[in-house]
Amino acid sequence: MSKQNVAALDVERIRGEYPILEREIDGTRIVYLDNAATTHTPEPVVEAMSDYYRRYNSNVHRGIHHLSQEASIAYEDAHDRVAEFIGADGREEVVFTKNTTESENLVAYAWGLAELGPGDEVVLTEMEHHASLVTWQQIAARTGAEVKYVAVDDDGRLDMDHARECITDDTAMVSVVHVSNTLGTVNPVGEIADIAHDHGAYVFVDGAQAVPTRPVDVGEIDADFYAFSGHKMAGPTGIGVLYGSLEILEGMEPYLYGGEMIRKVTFEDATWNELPWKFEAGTPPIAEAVGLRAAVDYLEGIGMDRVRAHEEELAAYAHERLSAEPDVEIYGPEPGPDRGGLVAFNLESVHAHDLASIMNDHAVAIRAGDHCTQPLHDKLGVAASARASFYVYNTREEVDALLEAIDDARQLFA
Ligand code: 7TS
Repeated sequence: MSKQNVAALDVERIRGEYPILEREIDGTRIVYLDNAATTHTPEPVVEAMSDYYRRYNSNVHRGIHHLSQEASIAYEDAHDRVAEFIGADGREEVVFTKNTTESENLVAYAWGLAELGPGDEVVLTEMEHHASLVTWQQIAARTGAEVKYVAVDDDGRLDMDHARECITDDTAMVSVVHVSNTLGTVNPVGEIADIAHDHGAYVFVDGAQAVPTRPVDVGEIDADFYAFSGHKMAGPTGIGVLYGSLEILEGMEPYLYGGEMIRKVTFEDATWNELPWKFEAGTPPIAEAVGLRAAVDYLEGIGMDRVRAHEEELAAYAHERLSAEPDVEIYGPEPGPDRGGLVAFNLESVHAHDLASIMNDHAVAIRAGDHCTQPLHDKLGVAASARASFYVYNTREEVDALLEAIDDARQLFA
């Protein structure tokens, strides 16, 4: 549980802002517990995007006409708002990408290809999402750098002694997930950043599951890079964020070339636009930026401390109920401040996919599979797991519905 004494959310009022939650499948109201994959979009966000298309749709930074100016201001303001939300120093440090995956690739290609070489080490953890794991693996292979993995212990936490062994003066980059999308572990990313910096390495934090669910301050963490996606935080698909510290971004070459990211082009060469536009080639996700800004306003309106407390409360309740089932195996740490709002588990003798399918018959949406953490699942000794993940609109009754569906699955497969 969160230590702060925060007022509970008015979940009924919040639910009223999500028409999708009223949908019924074969007469049963849907129970949406797949929020780690993507969250739903509240009316104020949908409204902000509709308003953009209805009133000031235009391309940015290239028109002197009125609509283009309005769109450009809204697009730039969205960077300012996101910068403020995560404690960045300004819009120069906030690059809009397509998603967390693209933010990882941007740094791996633009920084990694240029800076890594034989003798360098990239340190990941065994709980990285493929977005980070596969990307750094491939860039390391292309540059001759070596990849090391910080071990996950039996409780589902990072082995910090091993982290201190893995991170050495040969380490160039440490890429660590803030909140694991499989174990729910909230990693000590500030401590890891300190270790990395002591050895002169950079740290990239994958915040895809963290920014949506808790207050995040990139300055406090002292992250060099920090990434997250709009669609997991009540915002639209098609937009992600890469935070990078100004000094490092200034020293990096662009990742994608084209319009928007240039200052001066001749037949021979080109120079680059100022930050963050240097990393935003082509027509950017304008409506999505407007939507992301609205999502930030929306979440801050609720209060990130309260979002976190609600998540922790539901995850702890789900954990408690699932733990009471003798044939359920739960992955990740016990409930507490280093456990986020999701629970991955397996029901003995029922494959996770079958379980998800029976859940679906109950109109309960969960995710089954490897959650893009195949090596971690190998380590856990399972091919797949079922995962329930929560957001601001979920209730304890929905956790009860999950448990009822598990009862049903058990009977069907007994
Ligand atoms: N990192 C983490 C920790 C994630 O959970 C995800 C998405 C990503 C990166 C990639 O985000 P994207 O927006 O670029 O796709 N995780 C999941 C999930 O757990 N189920 O579906 C997507």
